[in-house]
Amino acid sequence: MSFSLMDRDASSLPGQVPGEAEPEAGNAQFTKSSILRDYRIAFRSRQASLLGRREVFTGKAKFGIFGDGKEIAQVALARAFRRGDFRSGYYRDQTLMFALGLLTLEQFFAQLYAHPDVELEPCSAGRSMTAHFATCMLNPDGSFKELSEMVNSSADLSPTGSQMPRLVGLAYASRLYRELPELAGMSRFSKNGEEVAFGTIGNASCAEGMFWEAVNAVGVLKSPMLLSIWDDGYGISVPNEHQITKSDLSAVLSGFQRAPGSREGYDLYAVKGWDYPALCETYLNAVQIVRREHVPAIVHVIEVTQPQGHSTSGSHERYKSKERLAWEAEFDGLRKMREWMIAQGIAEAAELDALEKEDAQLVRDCQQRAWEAFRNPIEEERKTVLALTAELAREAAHGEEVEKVRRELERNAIPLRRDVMATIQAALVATCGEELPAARRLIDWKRQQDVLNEDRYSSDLYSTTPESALNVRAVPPVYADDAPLINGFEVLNAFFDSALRRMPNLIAMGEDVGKIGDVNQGFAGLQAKYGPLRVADTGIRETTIIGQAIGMALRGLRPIAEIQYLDYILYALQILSDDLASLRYRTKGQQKAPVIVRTRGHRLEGIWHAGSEMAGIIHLVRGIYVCVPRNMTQAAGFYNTLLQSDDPGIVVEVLNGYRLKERLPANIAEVAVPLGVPELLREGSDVTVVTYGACCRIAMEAAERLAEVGIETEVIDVQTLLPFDRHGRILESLKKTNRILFLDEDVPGGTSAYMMREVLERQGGYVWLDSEPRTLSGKEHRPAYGSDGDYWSKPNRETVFEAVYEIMHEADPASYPIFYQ
Ligand SMILES: Cc1ncc(C[n+]2csc(CCOP(=O)(O)OP(=O)(O)O)c2C)c(N)n1
Repeated sequence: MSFSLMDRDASSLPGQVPGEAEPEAGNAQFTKSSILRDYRIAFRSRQASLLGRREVFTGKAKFGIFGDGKEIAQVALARAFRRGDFRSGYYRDQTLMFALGLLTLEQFFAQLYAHPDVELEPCSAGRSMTAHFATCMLNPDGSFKELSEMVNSSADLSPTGSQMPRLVGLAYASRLYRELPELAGMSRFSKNGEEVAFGTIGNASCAEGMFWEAVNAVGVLKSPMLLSIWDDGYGISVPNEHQITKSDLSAVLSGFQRAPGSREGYDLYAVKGWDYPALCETYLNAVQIVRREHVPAIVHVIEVTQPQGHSTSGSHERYKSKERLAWEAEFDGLRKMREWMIAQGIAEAAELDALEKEDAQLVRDCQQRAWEAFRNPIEEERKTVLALTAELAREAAHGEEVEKVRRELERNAIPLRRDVMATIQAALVATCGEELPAARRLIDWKRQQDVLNEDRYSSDLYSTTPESALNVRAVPPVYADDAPLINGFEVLNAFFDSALRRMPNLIAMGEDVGKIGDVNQGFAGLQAKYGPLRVADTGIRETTIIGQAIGMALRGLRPIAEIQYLDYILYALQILSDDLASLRYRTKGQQKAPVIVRTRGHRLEGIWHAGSEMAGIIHLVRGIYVCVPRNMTQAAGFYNTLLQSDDPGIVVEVLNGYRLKERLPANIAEVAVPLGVPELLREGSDVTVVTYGACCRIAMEAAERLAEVGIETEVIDVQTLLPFDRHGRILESLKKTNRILFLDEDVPGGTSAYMMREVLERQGGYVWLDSEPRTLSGKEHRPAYGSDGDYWSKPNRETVFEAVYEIMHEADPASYPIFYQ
């Protein structure tokens, strides 16, 4: 192999000096020093786990979950990595991260303390609980780094098994980079698809549906994934007999095993978690085939121990037998590796004793440094507030009240920022009504801290880079005099064709997207034109369609992932919410996955084709933009806006719009609709109706009828739900009409209530109201089937008419008598 870790002496092991450990990997050479190095990383990692647990029990950290018991397997696994590779794993992988040089001991402890400084806690800036690992993949301007030159870790999640869906895309990207000639220039992301996506998962998490869906998908996609299962026999307290058929993952997985000579299926391995040479041999053999042949592999690591139990929340003595505990002590990986090294003459006991002593001290020093780095800024803030409140106490009429809260802060042994803030408020309340210079200084200081704390704890939900979707310039459609009037789906088709031509890294995928060009023909004919990898059919597997897209987008591709109908997005909502929506936030802007999710909804019929459950979506995917275009030209404009940005987005097309006629804009390739800018569909002076999607047409029809009885309705299409009316255009309308109806086909209190809150509370619209604000939505139940079922389940022209009319009746009963009851 071209680069090796063996020459680095022990003093430069990761964990010693922050930032010192450059990610180098791929050491297949077994020298004494490289083996000793592996042992020392494993030993230090164990010490970090032991110390970490103590830090929780002494109250310095809130929760601990550690990688003890997995150390030996992970130093062996690290040898299989090369630059450009990706990890998608979970909270047991600290040793792997140390061994790859992707995490130092200080950084490990910084995360334990939830240090919000991204320089010192580079995995998540204190946003994820301990042992949720990630690497920085973006430059300060938000562009991708040279990922093919680095070892990369996608950002971990807590929900068990959630690392699996994106692993599909991380692996599949290598295949696309190898097989699509148009991607040859993208060496920042790949060198000929040589990169392996390494997954890790616990045995019990393999009982999750996502695991099986992902394993099946990778097998179908023939992609270079190497998955390790750390099998310690339990999922917290529940043993394998309650988790896995036959209590044995290897047995259940055996159907995935490929036949000799075949490219279909997996290579499967089983190896003991304490057997260092066998682990090294297994990984180095396995990875060669995965990398070279793109045949995926699963390494089932058995006989794994968990010396400290699951986490700091409980003790494993409660559920493990004495015999099991005794076995775990005997088959502890560190102990076994130590015995093996001595037996092989690699090291002597005394030499190892000395190194262990030195390393244990080193870990304590790193922990201490991390603790001080975490505490010092907060201590400084406390000092400042103690000084400012001392001045306030001197100036105040009732200084003793201020002094009391001040002393409480002084006495607090380990104050946090929230304690400092609570002191400020209590001191200001105590001096309320007095005009004191010290109070002003305290308020000014707090304001500065508010800005810093906003950045520490709430920044980077969406992109704030130059590529933010909010920066994309609007390009309105331009129509030639003889613009053809065509079906809505043909407008989309023309746009997708232009986008596929323009962007070689654009990949469209989903159920029925390939051969037939999706169930409504938006991609019709485009697979034939761009090939089966650019416009691709997938299996029926919504969760991993989204996961696949996330992994691909992390590696520089631009997927448009289709969920065939809006109702089926529920299958993928967990991964959209937990992974995609939180990705930028949970890495404080160090990772991005600009996935576009395409789906169709609104005005469908029937219980599982309602197409209207928008509130369930918008409340769970903050971090993803949600566009609800009323026609296909608008939809194309949203796709174009999102494709020019580095934000993820969901576009909900109107199902019954595919066969409605639209004029084809001459500039369909360039049309871009800005996000968060509502469109005024009809002017009116009496009532504002705020709606979106398919309800726009219904609102317009009702407005026609209302005009006949002298009511002028202003109809506004919000166009995007996230973001919502960024410039307060709806408020401008409300200022004119002073009456408002929020209309949609979601459940009562769903998206209509969300829109109402946006306008009345966030925009301050309540002060402009002359009438009670109203919402009109669908019924609480899913819609009944058939046109009459739809009519009585969702708003229609007549109910919109009545809702608006009743608002006018309330204001002026004489002019607008109720004539229909
Ligand atoms: C979806 C979900 N359900 C439950 C949990 C709570 N939980 C956290 S870890 C865990 C057990 C996981 O066991 P396993 O996959 O064997 O991994 P191990 O912790 O043993 O390494 C459970 C149930 C969770 N995090 N996510």
